[in-house]
Amino acid sequence: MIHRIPHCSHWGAYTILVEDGGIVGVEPFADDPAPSPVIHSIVEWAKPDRRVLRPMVREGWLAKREHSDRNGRGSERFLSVPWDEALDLVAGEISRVASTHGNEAIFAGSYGWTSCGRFHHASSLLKRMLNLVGGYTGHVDTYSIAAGPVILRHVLGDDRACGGQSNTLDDIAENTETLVVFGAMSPRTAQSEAGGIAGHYLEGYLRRIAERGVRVVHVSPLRDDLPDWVGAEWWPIRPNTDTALMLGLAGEIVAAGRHDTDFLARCTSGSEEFLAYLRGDAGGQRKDAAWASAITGLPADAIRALAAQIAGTRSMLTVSWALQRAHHGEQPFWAALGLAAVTGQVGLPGGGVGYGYGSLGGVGAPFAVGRSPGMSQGVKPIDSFIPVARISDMLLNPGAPFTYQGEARTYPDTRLVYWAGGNPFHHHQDLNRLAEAWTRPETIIVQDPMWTATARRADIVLPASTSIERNDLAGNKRCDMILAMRQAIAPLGQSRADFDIFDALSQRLGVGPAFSEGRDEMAWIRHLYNESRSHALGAHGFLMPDFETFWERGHAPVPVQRNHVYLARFRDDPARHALDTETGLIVLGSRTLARLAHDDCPSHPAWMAPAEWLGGAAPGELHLISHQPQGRLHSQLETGAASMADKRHGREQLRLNAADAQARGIADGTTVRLWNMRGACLATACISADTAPGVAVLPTGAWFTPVADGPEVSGNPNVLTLDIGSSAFGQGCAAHTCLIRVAPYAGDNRDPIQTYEAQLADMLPALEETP
Ligand SMILES: Nc1nc2c(c(=O)[nH]1)N[C@H]1C(S)=C(S)[C@@H](COP(=O)(O)OP(=O)(O)OC[C@H]3O[C@@H](n4cnc5c(=O)[nH]c(N)nc54)[C@H](O)[C@@H]3O)O[C@H]1N2
Ligand SMILES: Nc1nc2c(c(=O)[nH]1)N[C@H]1C(S)=C(S)[C@@H](COP(=O)(O)OP(=O)(O)OC[C@H]3O[C@@H](n4cnc5c(=O)[nH]c(N)nc54)[C@H](O)[C@@H]3O)O[C@H]1N2
Ligand SMILES: [Mo]
Repeated sequence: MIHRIPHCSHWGAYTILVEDGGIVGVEPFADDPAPSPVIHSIVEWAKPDRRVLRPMVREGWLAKREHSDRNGRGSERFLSVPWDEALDLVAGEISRVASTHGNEAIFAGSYGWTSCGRFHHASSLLKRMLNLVGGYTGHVDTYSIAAGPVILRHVLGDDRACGGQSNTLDDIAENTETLVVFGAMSPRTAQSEAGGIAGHYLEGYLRRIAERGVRVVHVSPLRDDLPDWVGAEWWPIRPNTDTALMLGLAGEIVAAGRHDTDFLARCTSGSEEFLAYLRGDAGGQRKDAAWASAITGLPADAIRALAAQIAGTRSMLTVSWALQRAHHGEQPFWAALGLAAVTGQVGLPGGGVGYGYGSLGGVGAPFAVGRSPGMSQGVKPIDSFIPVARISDMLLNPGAPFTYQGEARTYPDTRLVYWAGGNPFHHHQDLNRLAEAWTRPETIIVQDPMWTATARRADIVLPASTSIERNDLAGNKRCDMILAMRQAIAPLGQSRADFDIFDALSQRLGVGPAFSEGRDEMAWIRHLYNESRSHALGAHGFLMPDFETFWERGHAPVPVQRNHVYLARFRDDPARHALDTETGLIVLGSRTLARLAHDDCPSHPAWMAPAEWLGGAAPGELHLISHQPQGRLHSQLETGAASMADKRHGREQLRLNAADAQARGIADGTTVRLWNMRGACLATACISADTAPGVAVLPTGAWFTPVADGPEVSGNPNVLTLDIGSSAFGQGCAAHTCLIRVAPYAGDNRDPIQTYEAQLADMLPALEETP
């Protein structure tokens, strides 16, 4: 007898087919027009190979606790301990550190994608628990977007335009005449959505755009960032120079007198300063097509012609999140707004600017207007945080000053790190620097189903179950449904659901009743669903099915907003619908930034050369783009079929074009070494006509596998990337600013996955040695 179990992950909804307690198949959700192949990889979760099966403690830490030799992290053996002992140790460390050093010494930012379940959401539950016992140091913004939302909050008053609430794609598909895509609009990234996704709609909108014959200009170092059937013109720009192109286009429009002076006067502030910069007043350089051409490597006449077309037709600019994951990443977001404002098309159907379309599957789709289900984290009693990507800086420099959004703060002295549902040894830049920083805290706790590179480097590892081993529900503000995530199989080994782990810890910390509010798993799921259901009815008159019907069916629709035109009301009456900015208007020249005088985030959108880019490269250097992987979500399900399909000879593929390969004596399919002053790794070369000259592309997510005697073997780009903030204002991750060298590699060709698993086996006790 086959049981059909509805479930959902960040990459989509599906039905798990279960027979005799085991998974025998996975079927896509029937209403999903473009399901992700990653749904089939979930069978990996049910295999014990990389699963943490029992609570584990590093041998040296168990003996000496906070006085252990922390260099043992990542290589020293683990010992298995019973759950009760592991929970006592964790609760004991939280109490010890809080009472000895204060709660800010506990770092529980715990960034990461964990499961899409809104109830067992590991980092939310960690924060909910710690808020009941005095708080923790957290993080602000995300690796996905930090520089971008920081600048948008300042110049637009909020960051909705990069969270999926600029013009929706249904509006763009019907009304836009000229679409300029900076970065990607890719089904690759649109597979995923934080918190789950019912239907993947991006391709449908792109087909409509192609059908209508919209002129699409695709500005990106990678041609297949947009499907070829869209029929776009590919503009292979030098990475990290889009700001110069945007300013050159705006400068041409202004020089031709085609800028919308009425819109600039009514709806923006500081435009005089911005226009003076474009014109090159006061001895500056004039920002025009020739100037932009020299920086971007794109032809000046094409830039000039595009400027005329943008001004003369209904034009929409889209900017991927990737562009702000770079040094000065605030600028492409602000400059695109400046260009859109110069055309005067912000607030019109099919016009203006929006960010992150397709970066996640729900960005640009009709968005939910109701209340998404989610666990409350309670109130954080202390005001201690870092910008999300400043983790190594914090660990290496306790007490050092930093700035963020105009504020001056200092890094706390971190003694305890608790990470649940994230993988910093996947996601952070310059992993060799992180490895050094990771030796600083006294105790590191990791709660994850898998023996990730981060779990291996912990002192205490708590085995969480995966979502298919428990009940949960999915849904978020960019999804048109709430989805049931029913339990399909029994928990592997001794793994436990995240809520049960935090519930047991909360009891030990004396806050059990406040943490659980007396509800168990199913009571919580029902409660969270009913909160969304009552809100939909009360606020929108929208009737969702009752809980039993939802749970049985596996999905329930939520109210959504379609055909949204961003800032339409503001455009009509800026005084009445003032923005939450320093002037109530779109800020093109900022008094606040002028006062702050950051040299890396000036008072108007500006081109500044990044720390590493092709314009400043030594001969032989290539610009590394470490974008999101096609066949998995970050480091999750690395050994699943969809992920393995993109590896060659067991290794991640580095794409580069034929001329760059030839110049280095690199043949397709051979092993190459990538290196710079920060580190080195291996990859399999893939010669691709889709890659711009001077650019190399290596996806993220291979499991970090350093070896003593050579380069990292799996092809993890974060051994190469640059760990600096985007600017003193935004402090975002700058992963896409990175120069490397590449050469054929003749050394030891060991298999990365076997190497990882052999290293891990050396650290774990044999099963018979454990209680
Ligand atoms: N070079 C470079 N680096 C990047 C980027 C880039 O563009 N270039 N992109 C960045 C971006 S945008 C992001 S969002 C980050 C992503 O970085 P992460 O979110 O840290 O990456 P994931 O691999 O998704 O890590 C999620 C972890 O949660 C665990 N997990 C899954 N389910 C559960 C569960 O139910 N319970 C618990 N406790 N754990 C669970 C998984 O096993 C995994 O270890 O990477 C960033 N890093
Ligand atoms: N399959 C899959 N989908 C995912 C994820 C995943 O891990 N796997 N991760 C999800 C997450 S957490 C996030 S935040 C989003 C990220 O969404 P994005 O940031 O949009 O995705 P990326 O793949 O990092 O980058 C998109 C493209 O931007 C281009 N690009 C990079 N730098 C520049 C530049 O300077 N100029 C221009 N013009 N283009 C540039 C690159 O060619 C790259 O392919 O993806 C999400 N979707
Ligand atoms: Mo992300």
